[in-house]
Amino acid sequence: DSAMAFIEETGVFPAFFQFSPGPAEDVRVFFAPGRVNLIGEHTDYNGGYVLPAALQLGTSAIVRPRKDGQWRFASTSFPDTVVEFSPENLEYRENAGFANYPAGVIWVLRQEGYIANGADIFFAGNLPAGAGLSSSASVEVVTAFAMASLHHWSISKETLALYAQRAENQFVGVNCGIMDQFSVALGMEQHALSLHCQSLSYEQVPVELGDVVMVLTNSNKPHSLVESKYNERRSECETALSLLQDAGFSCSYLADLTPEQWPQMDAVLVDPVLKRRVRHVVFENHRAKEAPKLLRQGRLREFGEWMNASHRSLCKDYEVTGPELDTLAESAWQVEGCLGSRMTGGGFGGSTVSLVERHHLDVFQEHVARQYESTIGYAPSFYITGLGEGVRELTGEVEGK
Ligand code: GAF
Repeated sequence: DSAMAFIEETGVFPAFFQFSPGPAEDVRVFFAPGRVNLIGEHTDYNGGYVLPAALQLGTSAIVRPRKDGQWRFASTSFPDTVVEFSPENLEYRENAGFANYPAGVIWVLRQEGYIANGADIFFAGNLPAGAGLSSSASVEVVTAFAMASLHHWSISKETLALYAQRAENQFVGVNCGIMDQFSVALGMEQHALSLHCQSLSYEQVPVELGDVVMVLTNSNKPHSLVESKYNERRSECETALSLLQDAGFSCSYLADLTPEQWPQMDAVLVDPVLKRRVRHVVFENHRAKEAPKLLRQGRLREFGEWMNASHRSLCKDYEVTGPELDTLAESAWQVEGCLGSRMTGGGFGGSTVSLVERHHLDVFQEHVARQYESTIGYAPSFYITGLGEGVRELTGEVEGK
């Protein structure tokens, strides 16, 4: 039928499901998007605000429940590889690669008392890997959502996002904040999600771009040292927080501090590196908290300037950009009709997000590509994609095709 045709289009499917024969009608298809963060970087684990949005690109999960307790995972990104976990050996394995993400989710669900009897899950994604657009969060969240749907477990999307984050923190061992999983789970078409990461209160903010286009530019920088640098920033923030608390500031997180308090903090923080880290968090959090107002009022030019300020702060104060992302942002700033451009995600590689007037789009891409190639030595990739819906089931849509 058409669901099977859709599934077969993905290529690896027949090989994957052949060795677990079962009725085709048991197969269901789910989807979770990637995310772009518009502003508010490295504020989530500091208890502050972020403003991400779900993308139209993401990861489909084609799922067939099993009855023998076994888990089998495959992905278009790793052809001819099927990774298996049995209930007795559901633990992180270095050589399991991408499959550690869904396995981690199953492990968290089980900790919470949600026991499933195994499944074959095939992931088909169109998010560029390593581009900082949260392909791992999309895999985690789509797995959690699919399991909850298949078993009629009534778990809110907020809780599924927290489970997905726990899988990444405790099973995979990456110490990320909550932003990615939350936006992937709760995104709304044509909206950004203004999330306060401490209370998890959020609101959907309409994004009307009109003649302006959102361009994602992947630096294509090979992945290296991202996690250790990320953890280094987290521990610098923890050190700075306890110094400030000892000096009498009343705050549970760095993002509880406001720009008005900066002069006093400046006086207390002696270490120049910690001073810069805190300055980034405090001012970036302020921008992320206030930016939804600009979006709601259609003040895209000012929003763009704040994006640029965010990038400069991530470059000079937080030091998470590097020559690749700086070259992308700085060359974007030179183009007439580019309202703003900044790195998005954790940094140290990955992508930038830029707002560009439609009739300057070609010039934008040519200029940025030329500058980037001549400075860095290889080409970037451009993605023009709208703001999409969070995690959902596609089975009906696929059948209706
Ligand atoms: C990565 C992390 F996964 C997020 O939690 C967030 O900290 C981000 O880097 C930086 O804003 O995407």
